[in-house]
Amino acid sequence: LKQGWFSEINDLWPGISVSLEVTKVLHHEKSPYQDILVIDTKAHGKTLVLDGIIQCTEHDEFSYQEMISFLPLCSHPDPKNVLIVGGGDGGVAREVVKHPGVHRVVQVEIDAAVLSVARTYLPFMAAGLDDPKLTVNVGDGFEFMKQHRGEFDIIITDSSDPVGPAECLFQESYFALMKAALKSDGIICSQAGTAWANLDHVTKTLNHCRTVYPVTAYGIAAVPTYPTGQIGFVLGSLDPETNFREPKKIFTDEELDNMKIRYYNDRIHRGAFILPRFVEKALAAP
Ligand code: AAT
Repeated sequence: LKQGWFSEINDLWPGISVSLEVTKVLHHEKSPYQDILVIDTKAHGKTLVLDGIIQCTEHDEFSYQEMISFLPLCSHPDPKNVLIVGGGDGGVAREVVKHPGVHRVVQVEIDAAVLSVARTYLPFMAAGLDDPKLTVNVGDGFEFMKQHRGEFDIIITDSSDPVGPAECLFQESYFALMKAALKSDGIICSQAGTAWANLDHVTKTLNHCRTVYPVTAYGIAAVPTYPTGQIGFVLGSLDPETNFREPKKIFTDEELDNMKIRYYNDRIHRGAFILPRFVEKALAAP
């Protein structure tokens, strides 16, 4: 491999790899949970890497953070209380607090070291962690969920991939625990990987969601520095009237400009659920 490049080589996507030319290694440590690396890169700016997997880059993080936040938020008629699981960089918190209806946001991140690394090296995302609407807890999202009942309108699981500390966040039992933590018309949205490299994983995660929620969907977003350049989200709603394909809340272009939103709008929302035929077929309800 060429020197001075970071390559995301992982058994989760055998035979393919995203590579970034590194201009500087800013930080490297081993926390009790994972290997944490922050690099500066030529094309994508500051980049957070956990256990060798790219979590976010400065230049394209907005796509993921906006979509995992606004797909569920805009599918709900009145999202007041939001729980974020993972998301230690602060990017999802930064987006969720932009929604004018959101009063209170609770976050649970397993790794305190990710929070402090983000505060030091990724302030453009970590700014979200200091919002007055937000309370940050350090702990395991799976355990945290057991302690909460009927509390949240929205639960966003901004989790790393299903190896290491995030493995539990993809199990069927986790989808059931989230149901119990939601209000009766609550909505969940979880990072669920890409159909191009992990169609089986996407199908499995969506089927777990289907066993618990009457309405479900899989939506996609373009993120150039994630494997295959695309990421997906599994959404579930306890309200049988929910239609993820048609946003309940539509922000005007002026509102989106004021909110500094660069990827999401109502057209992107509808389009996120329009899937290629091979994905549609694989994800058809069993
Ligand atoms: N905001 C986009 C980046 C992420 S971050 C995923 C976060 O989930 C990390 O900070 C990690 O420490 C945290 N995490 C992992 N397991 C748990 C857990 N059990 N409970 C709480 N937090 C957890 C997502 C990147 C997606 C990458 C796609 N290839």
